[in-house]
Amino acid sequence: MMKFILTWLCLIPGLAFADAATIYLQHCASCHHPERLGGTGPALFPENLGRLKPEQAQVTIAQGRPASQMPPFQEKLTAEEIRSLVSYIYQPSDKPIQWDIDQIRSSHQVLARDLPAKPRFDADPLNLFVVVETGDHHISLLDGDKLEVIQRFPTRFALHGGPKFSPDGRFVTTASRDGWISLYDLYNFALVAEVRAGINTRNLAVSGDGKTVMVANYLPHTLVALDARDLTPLKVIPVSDEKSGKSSRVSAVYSAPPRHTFVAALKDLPEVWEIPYNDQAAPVITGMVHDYQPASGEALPVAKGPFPVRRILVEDYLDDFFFDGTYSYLVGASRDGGSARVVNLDVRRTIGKLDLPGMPHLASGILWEKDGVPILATPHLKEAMISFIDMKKWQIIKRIATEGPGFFMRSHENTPYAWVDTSMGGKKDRIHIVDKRTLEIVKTLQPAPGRQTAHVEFSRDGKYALLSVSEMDGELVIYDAATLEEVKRLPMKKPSGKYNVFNKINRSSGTSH
Ligand code: DHE
Repeated sequence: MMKFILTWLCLIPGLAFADAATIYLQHCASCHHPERLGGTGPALFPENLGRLKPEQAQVTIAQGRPASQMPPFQEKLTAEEIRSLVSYIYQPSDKPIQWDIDQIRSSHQVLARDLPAKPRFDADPLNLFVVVETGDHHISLLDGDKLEVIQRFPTRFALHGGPKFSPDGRFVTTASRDGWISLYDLYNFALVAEVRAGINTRNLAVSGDGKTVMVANYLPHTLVALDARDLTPLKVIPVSDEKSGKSSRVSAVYSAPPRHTFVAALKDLPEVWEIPYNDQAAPVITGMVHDYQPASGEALPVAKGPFPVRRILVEDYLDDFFFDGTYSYLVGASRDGGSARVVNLDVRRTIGKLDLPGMPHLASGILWEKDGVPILATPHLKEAMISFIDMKKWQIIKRIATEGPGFFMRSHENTPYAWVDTSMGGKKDRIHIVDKRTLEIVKTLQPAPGRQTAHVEFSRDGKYALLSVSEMDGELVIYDAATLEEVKRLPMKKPSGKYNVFNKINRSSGTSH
């Protein structure tokens, strides 16, 4: 990708970066920040623009972005000036990017307090779906029984990853790729608080006790703890190794409620971090080392201060992982490698290796039990197949070919079927239905021929399966999960993920947490 960008940049004659910097300050800085850190508009660094090709950026500057505050500049700037601006924003920053606790605090805003604790709608509040529409940066709230949108509101630019719910399902917290964390009260359709926790953010997790939000950042190299009630910043945790001080991007952070901890995957260090989220949790961590006998004289870790870091040293860079149902194990896949490691979080060691080529997407796998054996199943981002793993023996028990590499596999406790997309290949419009009892594909759906189709989520009772046709004039297609017949279509603007409150807060084994 970088090679492609540099080649493209070399084609630009004329304007030097100094001129582009002047144009940037004149036309862009008021929204995107004089140092490109972002403001009302997103941050403009190569790391934040990874999913936008330079040609697309050129069109955006020239024509503006519909349904946003980005105006068109084609009347004010020449085509050459626009190309020069694009090359400028794809240059890495010439100084380290800072976003410290004071900057985070100054971005923090509480917008609503003491709202009524009663839903303003008749729908079952636990059977709501939060649907993220990335086409025009909105969230639609869907009644999971009537299958109707009951509210739609704007979000920050480019939400990504799963929004996370409070344990009672009333509040939901979202993260944008630009580091904006937003807290919504679903009962009142209200934005409660916002804070910018990073410049380039990966995801967030909410602690099992609902008290803390932890944010994982690529830029800067930090984890940021926030008070879940109103997003007040609590602590910035710099991410680096103990000996050399080498810092690392954080690929993702997850909550492990039975352990009372957050677990973070690091992109640039061969370590997994486990962080207890309250003072009471700290002794629990040491006490959980049930199958670990320390060598004589070796001290068990003692947690000190808020959010102490417990390092688990691993042999590889595990920037991608799933937990087993007990949260004692994680399976981590290295993005560069063709294999995955099984890490026992209690003994803090790698205990196995699995042949898992073509890296699964974070949050893509699901769990269920077949003939008494706990199964983990996952599609692969770069290979047209699904792997089924026996989590007792930590062995691959079966692989099946699909019509293309896929992003997400999803199911529900009340259905014998698992649904998996093939959206990463040429046939991006297929959904395979896999029978969890036989581990075979029993049907292939094609809800919108030729159009990108992915990400299934079930209603609270498992009766309906909702999938996204994730194009600008896209739609949600809703199926009867038992008969596999289509029930309804709802138009949406590039719907990405959808999240059912009940399934998420009860950590259904058929979805991500
Ligand atoms: Fe995702 C979840 C990382 C590309 C849609 N994706 C996640 C999570 C991570 C992640 C860390 C877990 C967050 C969580 O829920 O807490 N995603 C990455 C990547 O590294 C990758 C491959 C490249 C990147 O650009 O970051 C990537 N992801 C994509 C897409 O291209 C998708 C399809 C469209 C988009 O919106 O960018 C996409 N990712 C999603 C969705 C989830 C997700 C819908 C939440 C799934 C869920 O059910 O929880």
